[in-house]
Amino acid sequence: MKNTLKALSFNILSNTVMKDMPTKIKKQLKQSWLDSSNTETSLFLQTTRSNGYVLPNFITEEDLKSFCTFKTRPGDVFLGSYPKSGTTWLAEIVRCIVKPRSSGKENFVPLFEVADYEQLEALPSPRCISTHLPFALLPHNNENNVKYIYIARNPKDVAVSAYHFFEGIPIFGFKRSRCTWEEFLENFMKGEVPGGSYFDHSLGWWTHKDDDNVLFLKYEELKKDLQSQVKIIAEFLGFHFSDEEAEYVAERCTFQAMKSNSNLPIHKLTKFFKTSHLRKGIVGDWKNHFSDEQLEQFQKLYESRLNGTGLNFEFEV
Ligand code: PPS
Repeated sequence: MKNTLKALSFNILSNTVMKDMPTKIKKQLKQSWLDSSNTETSLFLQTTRSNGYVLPNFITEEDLKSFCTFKTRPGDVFLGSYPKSGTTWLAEIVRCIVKPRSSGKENFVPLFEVADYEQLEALPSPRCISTHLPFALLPHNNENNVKYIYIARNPKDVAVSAYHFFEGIPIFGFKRSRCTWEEFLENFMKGEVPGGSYFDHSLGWWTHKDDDNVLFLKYEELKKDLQSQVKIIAEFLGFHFSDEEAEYVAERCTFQAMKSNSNLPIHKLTKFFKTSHLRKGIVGDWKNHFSDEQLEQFQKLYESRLNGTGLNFEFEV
């Protein structure tokens, strides 16, 4: 496709299915879209590095400074996660808990690292801000009055989910024809993927798991007993939930319920990304992807990074 035609078709997409997407992401997507016939396109376009963390290419040095100096407010809640660990799920649960008990005005931020700070300033409290940033790169002013909820997921399923997700996103320059599962897994194990090292990320948050204002959750626990986890989340946010209230939220946040809820903002992105934020929603899809050799290598890495830290995961429930 000629570049003018490509630019034209991008503008059409930009004004339709991508209407609600942050400007920064749109710019990056446009560049990748225009470059997409370039056979030199790498698996992931260049990444930014900070404090040893690998970050996606749309984060600049300037952004990193503004993340740290961003003025938090008492009541703000950060919803942290390594990509593909259940971010969308956690945000929906928190939304179902908080929304009926707040002003009703929009106070959710889909992704802190691409947010428009003026819009963020204008949001009413309590702001609920999703982020994939490592704990260390988040703003830590007003520390005692800000809450952080982190959701972690077993790394084998994270790698599989990420593989399927990134293949549909031109922003990462990832094309199925140029990247096999083997290659992706290799990059994931090296931490050379948009979320950086899974282990650095989760351990960075895990270190703070006992802080009073941090709640560390696991995807597999939510799969096993969503209602109990809803109660824990509600309690952490300052709401005492009855069994009935927790059941009500849990029913709205099952995989099936979320998949068929066309009002969820995340569904708007599916058309463009050609990939869904709600793909399978199970524990154990890794069994359909890992070879015996890959499992062995992965296990070694898992043990070398997590043994002795207290952090561990269930791989089937
Ligand atoms: S992202 O792009 O980083 O924000 O993705 P994220 O939302 O973190 O993770 C997507 C995976 O979470 C699964 N998911 C769920 N699983 C169970 N129940 C519910 N309600 C739910 N909502 C999202 C989603 O299906 C993705 O996992 P995979 O394994 O790809 O299906």
